[in-house]
Amino acid sequence: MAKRKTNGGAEDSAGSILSTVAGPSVPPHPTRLEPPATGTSTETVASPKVGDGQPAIGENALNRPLDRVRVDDSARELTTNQAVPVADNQNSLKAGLRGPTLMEDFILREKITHFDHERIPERVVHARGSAAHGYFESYEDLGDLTRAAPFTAAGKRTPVFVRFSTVAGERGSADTVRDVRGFAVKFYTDKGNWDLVGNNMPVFFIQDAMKFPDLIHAVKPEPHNGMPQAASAHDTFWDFASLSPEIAHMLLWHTSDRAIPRSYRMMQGFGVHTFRLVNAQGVSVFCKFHWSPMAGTHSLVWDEAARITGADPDFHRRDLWEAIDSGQFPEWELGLQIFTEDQVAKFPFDILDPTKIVPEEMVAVRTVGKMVLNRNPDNFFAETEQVAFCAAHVVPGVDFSDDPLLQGRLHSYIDTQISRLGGANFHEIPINTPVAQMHNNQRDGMHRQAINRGRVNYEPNSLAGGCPFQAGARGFVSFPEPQHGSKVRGKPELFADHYSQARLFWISQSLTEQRHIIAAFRFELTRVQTPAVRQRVLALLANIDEVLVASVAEGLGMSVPPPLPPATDRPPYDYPPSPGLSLFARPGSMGIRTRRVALLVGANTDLAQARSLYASLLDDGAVPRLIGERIGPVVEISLETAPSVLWDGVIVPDAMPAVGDVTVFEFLKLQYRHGKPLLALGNGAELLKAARIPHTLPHGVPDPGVIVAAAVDAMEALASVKAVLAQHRVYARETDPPRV
Ligand code: HDE
Repeated sequence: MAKRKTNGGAEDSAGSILSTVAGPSVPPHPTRLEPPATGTSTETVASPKVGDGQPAIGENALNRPLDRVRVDDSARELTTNQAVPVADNQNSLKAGLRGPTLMEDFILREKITHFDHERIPERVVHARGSAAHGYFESYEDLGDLTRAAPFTAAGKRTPVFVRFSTVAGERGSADTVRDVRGFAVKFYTDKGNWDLVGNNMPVFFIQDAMKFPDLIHAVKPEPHNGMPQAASAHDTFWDFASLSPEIAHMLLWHTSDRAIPRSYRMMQGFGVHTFRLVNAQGVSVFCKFHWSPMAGTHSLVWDEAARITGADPDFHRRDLWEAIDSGQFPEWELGLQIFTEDQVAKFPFDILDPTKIVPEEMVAVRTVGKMVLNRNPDNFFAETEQVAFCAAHVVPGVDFSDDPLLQGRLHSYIDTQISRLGGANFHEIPINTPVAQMHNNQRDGMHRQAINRGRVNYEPNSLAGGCPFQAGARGFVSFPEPQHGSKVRGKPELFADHYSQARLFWISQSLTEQRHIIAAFRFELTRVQTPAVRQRVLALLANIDEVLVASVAEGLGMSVPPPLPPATDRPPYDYPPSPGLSLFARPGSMGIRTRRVALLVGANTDLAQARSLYASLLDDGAVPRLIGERIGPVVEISLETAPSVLWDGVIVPDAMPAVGDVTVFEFLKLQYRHGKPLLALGNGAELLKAARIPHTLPHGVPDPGVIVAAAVDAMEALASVKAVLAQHRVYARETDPPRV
């Protein structure tokens, strides 16, 4: 993969800021970089950190305020935390060379004490994650819909920091487990921070915040033995699920390929809840947020995902990092579904119910901007680990709906940060600090950074001229939604339709995707040890679709039980299929960029040919590598360290030895099993033959992804490989169990 010079590209004004501020000579105590000389004292000038809202292409305005705290150790002396130069970092201070260590050794004590406290609690959910910087650019002025800062002008750019995550696993767990993915975006707008804390699936497991701790307790490792890690395939999760029919719709998303994305760059994101947008006149519409990846929506297959867990537990983290590092910046378009109170009254579902989508056929998705991630963090802990998202962080122009799940979230996030990040001042940790200016009378607390000046820390005041003063209509004004009704614990009636949209999802899937859902239920429920739990899940599925329940039951060796009694007398709503719910609806426009291709080489390989194939793949933005038994002058990675599942396709150039070993066969078989393109040139074809790779699909027609060609036709054959790579994989090859 071609390396860029800096960790973020041309914008990396970090370099230029460094040279203007620090100068070419080394200053005496340069552990901190000063803020850029742009802008004066921040007291009177509005948001100098944001600039004019139109940073140059590729620039992250956020880099500048963060540069204030970035530390560069090059050409510096080692010091203590008090900046005292350390003479000897190898030996503690002792009473004689063989004597006891002296209490006096403040250098040793400081070092060990800091180390002892290096860890903070991990997130109670979404502990495992990866993040990047970038920007959001609005395509248009959305002033008619909202006064939210990112949308006030066409072309306006707002810096963002985005964290992707799994939900159930612990901080060190593997990336490619079956799970929902978090998709949390922090917009550093010029009117304060807005966090759109979403997931890669548009619905959720439960309808009310009251059930969240139960759901999470059920899915996390079981409390008596701490197993299993990062997996829903165990009794407690399915026990809870089987007793919570509102989960039906989400179970289908969870067993679908959405739960095993190929890359964070290749998954959608959703705000899940209905939100409100409010314009400057105070007029409000409802809104659902959608992120759509320009790279298309692509997934792993389960056998592959499970093997990647061992081969590279950091698979998604590495993929995101390497893509950004090589200048292949991931992009998503933001889409809005906008609807009014009048439309809501006619929907066959309740828009406050987070287990329901608004089908695109009912309300089209309007594309309003794009997000580009163009800079990796400098420090995982300082940025990715300490970033604190909160569903309650909104800016003027965005408001909440009464979705009872969302309402519970509004409390939880700030609350959890207080224990995770050690106190009420976590907003002062640089990655969480707004780019817009903060002024209020909140004071003190653990680890306070701001040095608030003056004697006034209350309001109203006359001694400070009434400052900081209320913003009035320029500030956040809650939408004055009329409220009625008695205090009650319960749910609206439409919430009880648990199955109509589950069925909608099912009938909108391709046959391939349906087969994967069936196989996922079989896998998960086979791991469940309690037969009654399996039985109840089948009874729930019986309300969704006959083929689905019969196929899952067959896989479990069980008969189909009577359906679980529905929770409402209303007949189910008969939705027509919604093709956009299939992953295949969004192939993307990336071609083969960032696709990883293995060129298998041996002692006899025609290296000239291998190199020209390599160069051609590189030209198209793919990531080719020469793979063989042992690394050396030719081979870049060995088969044992980069097994088959880490590659999107394989090429055997001409004159590869006619017979391979078990490792090579295994490599080719798994490429085949996982639907990836295989190209064998000249003599290389013998290897495919020896590995018993079929050339035809199960129903007899030629497999477009198994390509055998004469050595002279190498480039033409490579074009066919590229075409299959761009389509992701040959799903038509799949059988259950696999043929090879
Ligand atoms: Fe979260 N969620 N959540 N959640 N959530 C957290 O906040 C919570 C829900 C989501 O990368 C926690 O800072 C409750 C839905 C993401 O740092 C915590 C409920 C959606 C992230 C919390 C929900 C999400 C979190 C844990 C139900 C999709 C990771 C650490 C009432 C729309 C953000 C933290 C990151 C994290 C609570 C449901 C998304 C405990 C109580 C629905 C992406 O506050």
